[in-house]
Amino acid sequence: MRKTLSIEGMSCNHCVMHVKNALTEVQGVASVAVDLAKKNAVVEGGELDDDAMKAAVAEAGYEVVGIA
Ligand SMILES: [Cu+2]
Repeated sequence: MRKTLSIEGMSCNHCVMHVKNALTEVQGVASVAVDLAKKNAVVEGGELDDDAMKAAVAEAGYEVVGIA
């Protein structure tokens, strides 16, 4: 499955790396593509748990404001 996470708080490529690394650690995640300009992350993998992804992003210091 694929999910697009809208994320608030990213301001530079450092933030992009933080978010990418955080999401990569989440169970089931196979790949993560973070777009700084669009303020989102496209996550692909098996069973993707919204709450687990939100928690991982929050722990990294950013906020998931939407998942589509
Ligand atoms: Cu930054």
